[in-house]
Amino acid sequence: MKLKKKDLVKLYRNLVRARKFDQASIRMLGEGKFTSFFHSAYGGEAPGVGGATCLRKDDYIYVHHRGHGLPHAAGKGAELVPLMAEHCGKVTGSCKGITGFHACDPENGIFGAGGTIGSAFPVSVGWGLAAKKAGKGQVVLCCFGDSSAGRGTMHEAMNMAMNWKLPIIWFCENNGMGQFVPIKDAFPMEDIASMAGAYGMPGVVVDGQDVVAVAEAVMVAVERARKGKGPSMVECKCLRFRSHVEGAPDWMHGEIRSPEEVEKMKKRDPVVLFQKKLLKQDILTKKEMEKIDKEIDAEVEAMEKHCEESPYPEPSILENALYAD
Ligand SMILES: Cc1ncc(C[n+]2csc(CCOP(=O)(O)OP(=O)(O)O)c2C)c(N)n1
Ligand SMILES: [Mg+2]
Repeated sequence: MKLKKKDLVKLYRNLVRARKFDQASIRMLGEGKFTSFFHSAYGGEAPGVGGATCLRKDDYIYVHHRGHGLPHAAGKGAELVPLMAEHCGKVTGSCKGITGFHACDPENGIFGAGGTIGSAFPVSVGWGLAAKKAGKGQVVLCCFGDSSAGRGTMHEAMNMAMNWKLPIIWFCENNGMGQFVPIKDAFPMEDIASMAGAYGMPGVVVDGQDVVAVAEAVMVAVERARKGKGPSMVECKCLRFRSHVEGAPDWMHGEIRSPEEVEKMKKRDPVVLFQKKLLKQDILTKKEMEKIDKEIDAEVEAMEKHCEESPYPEPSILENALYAD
């Protein structure tokens, strides 16, 4: 499946949006403007953007904690400002500022993400069952990290999903690291997607630094799911340029990750790789890219102003948020 020129431009714009909102999140957290923590997706934005771009507005997505759903929301065409305001604990946030990290956007099929690694799997089975029963051809994109594949919930969920032929795309964003543990020390197999075969579903591995490759692989899985043929797994081999969580040292097995190694990774920056491709294929010129840059810079500036000027919620908001009659 090939993307058309207008889709490639949209994909590029969203990749740059994900990058610039991620960079803004790092900065705003450092300035004390966030009430939550932040797991930067810097260097690993392409899976979220590429995967979510294949979805319809009424499809469901369980976003990954890396990037706090910003790449996914950008790809799905959702507003990013309410998600950012939520991180700032402001009343204009998508959950009125009371959750911080668990920002959601039900209008766009984004119901937030749990803090418990592995919770994405059973919840996605529930959404998949709901989607199948509704009969409107909706699908579920269940995003998870490599280390989450070690949870038993994944296997229970994959078994049920395949047994019931649910319209789910199990979408692994494999950055080669759990919190502080390299994947090679946590799994006996090279590819998480090789486990798909055990459940009788297709499993493919794609270059997660290539946003187009990601989108094209997910399109195949989405089509299969919409036709009622059941789940698939797509594994994106991607990179992480920052530490696991902002403010923490960039540990690997209790030692600082080699800065030289991280610098070497930056040669495979997904934004730069896509720029080169678009220039080579005459899809966008340098000038057009600069224009996109400026437009998104203005969007980020307006977002920061909005977050700054929005009030915090009144404490009484918790009465209705936590308790129901
Ligand atoms: C059940 C559970 N165990 C441990 C944690 C702490 N924790 C948060 S993120 C993380 C690593 C997740 O790695 P991965 O799934 O590969 O995603 P990545 O952070 O690399 O994107 C861990 C262990 C948790 N949140 N939930
Ligand atoms: Mg990981």
